[in-house]
Amino acid sequence: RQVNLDASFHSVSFSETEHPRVLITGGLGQLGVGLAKLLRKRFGKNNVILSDIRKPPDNVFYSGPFIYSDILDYKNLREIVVNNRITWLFHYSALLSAVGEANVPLARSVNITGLHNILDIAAEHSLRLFVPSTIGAFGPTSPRDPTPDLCIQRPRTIYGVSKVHAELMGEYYHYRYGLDFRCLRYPGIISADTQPGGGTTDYAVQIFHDAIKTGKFKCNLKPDTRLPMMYIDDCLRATLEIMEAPAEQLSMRTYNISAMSFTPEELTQEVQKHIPELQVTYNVDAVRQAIADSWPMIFDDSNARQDWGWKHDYDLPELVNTMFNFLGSVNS
Ligand code: AKB
Repeated sequence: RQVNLDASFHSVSFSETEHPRVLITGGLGQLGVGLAKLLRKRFGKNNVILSDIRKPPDNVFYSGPFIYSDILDYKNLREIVVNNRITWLFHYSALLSAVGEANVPLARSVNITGLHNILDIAAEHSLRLFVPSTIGAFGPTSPRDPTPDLCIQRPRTIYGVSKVHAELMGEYYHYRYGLDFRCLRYPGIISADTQPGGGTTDYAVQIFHDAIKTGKFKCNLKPDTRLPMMYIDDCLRATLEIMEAPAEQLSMRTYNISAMSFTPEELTQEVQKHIPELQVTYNVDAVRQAIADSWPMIFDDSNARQDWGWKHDYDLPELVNTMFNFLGSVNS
């Protein structure tokens, strides 16, 4: 066997051997662009590819590699993974809880058929795979205060059913084929520069924009609806941390993560510390309210804290300060 040591020495750079080559699907949703930014800082700009079926805005297109990828097209997905020598895959494509109920066939296809493609690609190419799950993977028969990692999961939304399916399939592929599957159940995520797309927890982002723009906010959940929430920076850091955690630290493959829980009333009070004239009225959306009433109120993330050292940075006051600092600087 002839080996050209010089050639291989020069062609395999330090960063290529040390850093993962990352693909993010559904990259133009609430979390993908922020995740790409965080991962590019750590692994290098060109080692992180953002993908979606939509056309990216210019600032996203020019900030690093972007590629068209349709998770329902297995061949397209395989081509991207092979051509770019992908080693880590973050799978963010999904329809959220409220839009899922409005279009069940599409949610089933994207959230379930799409996931099957992702699992097969990941197993076939020995990828490390991250799939986000959610508080929505629990339902009315789950304990709600607190909700532990392992308990009854009988969600009543297609979104929740598809996420329980993803948790179980990912874990099955892990034990059956050795797939390095890692999964976090996210609470509602609050971000300033990106919008959530059709979830039940969206009100907690919208209130900031409406408070600044009009001083009025119409909330589609009842004032005392308590749900677990998290600031986006904590969520993205948790995601990177579980992906980097040594496998022997993971006593399971799907973890709850949590930071705070609040109601619309409590969030309003905190927002009014910045905008005292804010007026909030309640116009309850029956579908969203029924979903929220079946979800955890307090999320028990003690296993994540114990196994791989999860710790949140942002509580409610810190979250609200940060949102206003960001939105204030954009709007001034
Ligand atoms: C939704 O409300 O659907 C999402 C979630 C909590 O998974 N934000």
